[in-house]
Amino acid sequence: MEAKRLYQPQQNLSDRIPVIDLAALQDSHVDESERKRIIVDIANACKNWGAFQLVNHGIHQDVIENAREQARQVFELPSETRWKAKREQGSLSGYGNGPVIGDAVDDKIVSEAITFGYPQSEAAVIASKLWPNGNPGFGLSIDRYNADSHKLALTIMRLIVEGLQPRASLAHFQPYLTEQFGLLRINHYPVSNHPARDIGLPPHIDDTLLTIVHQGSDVEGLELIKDGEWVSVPPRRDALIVIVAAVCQVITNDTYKACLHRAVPNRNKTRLSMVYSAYPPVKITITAAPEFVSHTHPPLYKPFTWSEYLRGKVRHILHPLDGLQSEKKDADTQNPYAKSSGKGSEPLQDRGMRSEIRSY
Ligand SMILES: O=C(O)CCC(=O)C(=O)O
Repeated sequence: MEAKRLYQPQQNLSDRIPVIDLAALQDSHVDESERKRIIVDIANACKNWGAFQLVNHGIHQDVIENAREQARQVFELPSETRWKAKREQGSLSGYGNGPVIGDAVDDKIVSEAITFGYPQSEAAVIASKLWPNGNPGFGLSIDRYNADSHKLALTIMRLIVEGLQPRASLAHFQPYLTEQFGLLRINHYPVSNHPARDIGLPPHIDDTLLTIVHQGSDVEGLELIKDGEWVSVPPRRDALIVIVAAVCQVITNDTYKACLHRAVPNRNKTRLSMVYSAYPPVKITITAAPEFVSHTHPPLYKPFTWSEYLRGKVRHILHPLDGLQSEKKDADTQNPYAKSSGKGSEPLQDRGMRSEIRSY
């Protein structure tokens, strides 16, 4: 009999993950009251879950399916061919098993991934390494999905900012709404004979503004933390999952918390997820918006630039934001993700829910 996985996901919470419908925003004449309702729903989802499912998001289903189909072909190539497109040091694009910082790099991780930067995806170059006889459809499909995801990320970020309470002036957030760069990561999780032992991706928060995941129609695997419990996100062909990430937490001074999540492998089916990460501009200083700072609620994180963050100066393995915390935050709490689960209030990492941050 298969061993039980430590911390089984709470299926009863799965169908409570908020589903936000953006249909009203796709009309040429957007009804302002509908728009406001969407903004409020997104704000509540960000506050209560740090994640939500998004339907009628505006990315055409064919664009999604074409990108998935092309990506699927990569993982059917022989291993030595896949490695011909290896992601080189300093590049955002290429094949690999995904650098995972810290002690999560171990033989239990069964996933592999191919990544494409945005706006420079190098998808056509990668295609020429994987298919020397040509595969023009690959670059076109990947680039289209990447571009549409970028556009959607900007829309979502704007809706998030508009829904912030207290109401925030757009000035502080302008660079995050206009100068994002992106990374499309396509994860492949082979069938696992030991799903109780193997790890798809270890628990982590994303080091970005937000993440948009398409996990396909039939194989579940994405799980997120809600009130100290793992919750499995139901796969939906038509839905994208939006996940709040670390930079959103910093600029809102903890009003929105980055969502801890993980991917688990499946015993019967391979799984493919397409994950678009929206990054802040490289050069700006990332700091809390003034509306979220007061005498009683000083900045919880020291200002930092994205390049400083990537240089590792402030990177921390278990709690990526720890190295950034101001004295106030240090004094208040050592672990922003530690929540009582009803089974005791020990920090998540002590219960086997180690948080990692993945970077590129
Ligand atoms: O495969 C998934 O559903 C999640 C992937 C993920 O968390 C990531 O790539 O950071």
